[in-house]
Amino acid sequence: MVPALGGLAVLGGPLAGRAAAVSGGRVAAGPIVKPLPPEVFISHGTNAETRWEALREVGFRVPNERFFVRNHTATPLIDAATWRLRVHGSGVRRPGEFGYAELRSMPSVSLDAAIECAGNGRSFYGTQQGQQAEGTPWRLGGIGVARWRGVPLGAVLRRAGLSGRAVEIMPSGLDADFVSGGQNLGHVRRPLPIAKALDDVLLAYEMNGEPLPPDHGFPVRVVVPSWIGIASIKWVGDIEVSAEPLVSPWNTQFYRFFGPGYPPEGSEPLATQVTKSAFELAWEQAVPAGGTYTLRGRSWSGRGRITRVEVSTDGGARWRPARLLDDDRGTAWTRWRTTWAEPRPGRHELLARATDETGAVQPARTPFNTFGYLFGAVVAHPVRVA
Ligand SMILES: Nc1nc2c(c(=O)[nH]1)N[C@H]1C(S)=C(S)[C@@H](COP(=O)(O)O)O[C@H]1N2
Ligand SMILES: [Mo]
Repeated sequence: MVPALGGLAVLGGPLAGRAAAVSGGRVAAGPIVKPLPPEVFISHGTNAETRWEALREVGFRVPNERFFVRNHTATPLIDAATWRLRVHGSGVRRPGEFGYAELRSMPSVSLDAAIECAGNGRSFYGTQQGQQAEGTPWRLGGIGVARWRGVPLGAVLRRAGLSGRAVEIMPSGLDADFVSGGQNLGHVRRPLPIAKALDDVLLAYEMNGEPLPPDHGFPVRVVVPSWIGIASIKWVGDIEVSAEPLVSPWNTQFYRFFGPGYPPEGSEPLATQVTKSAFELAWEQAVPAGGTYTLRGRSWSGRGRITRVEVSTDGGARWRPARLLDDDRGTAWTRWRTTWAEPRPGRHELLARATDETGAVQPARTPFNTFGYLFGAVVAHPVRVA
């Protein structure tokens, strides 16, 4: 059996954050490998948020260079030639390993899907609702849509002799152990119910037609459409398939609702995303007075496709429908457009509110939870007209 870290140069520890120094070695300069130009990204330590104005010129899919990054530790650089995916546990009859070439030789599927951090929009609990939540203060740029290509997870599980008794699977990342509050929580990993695993989950090796970039999970990541981003484990090296329910800190300590109104152990583990909308504008965007200004944005929901988007430029007194521009199948997002006639000089707050196919409409307020997950309320986007 191949050791769990075979073929891997891990970049946490003493080298993290330093410039590459090892000759011929595979060492990155910091927690994120790709360049993070400030006009595209807002840096949050090991994470990088995409600026919404940087999506104005791009199409339906976010180019890999502009896709947000959420790293618990640091991007590892993994050699695909020696990489292995181990599939094991009480829920498979033929535990074993898959190599990169073997996965790539299996029938593949492609899917446009969003990956969105559960904490996307977290900062608005504080700035908009007066109650600050713990964690990375994302605005709305902790999301991206890409075309993912890979092997259906179900096909891999079946090759490993999936048992009818399997109830959950747990993919683990090959990035460094995550240490929180002085406690080593091990590799980033989170259980996923077998029904979802067999539904539309991919083991993806391509992102927008290119091999996965290192920051997004090279050589292989899990893509769990419609679910919170933590389900989509990057740099996957191991999948436990279990006939019993599984636990990890990522479905017990984190990624549940905690706080007022929730039991001490928290809510059920969070699964699907809520409905959100964002304008393709800078925060405090300068808008020319008079004339007709085109407002563009995107809306999305983990519950399915977007059926309606309304925009208000007068603080919510009047709403008008935006024109929907995409026919999303429900796993990505829908772009939209409307116009703003004769913007008057001064500071304004723009509002966009989406409805998804379940009829869920974005509310004016989201009930608080300690870690600030799933902020789905309408966000007031400030602009300056001059
Ligand atoms: N192995 C591993 N997988 C991971 C993470 C991580 O830190 N390590 N972060 C998760 C979280 S919280 C999110 S939101 C998504 C972000 O994916 P991206 O960095 O490709 O945008 O990856 C998920 N998968
Ligand atoms: Mo996340």
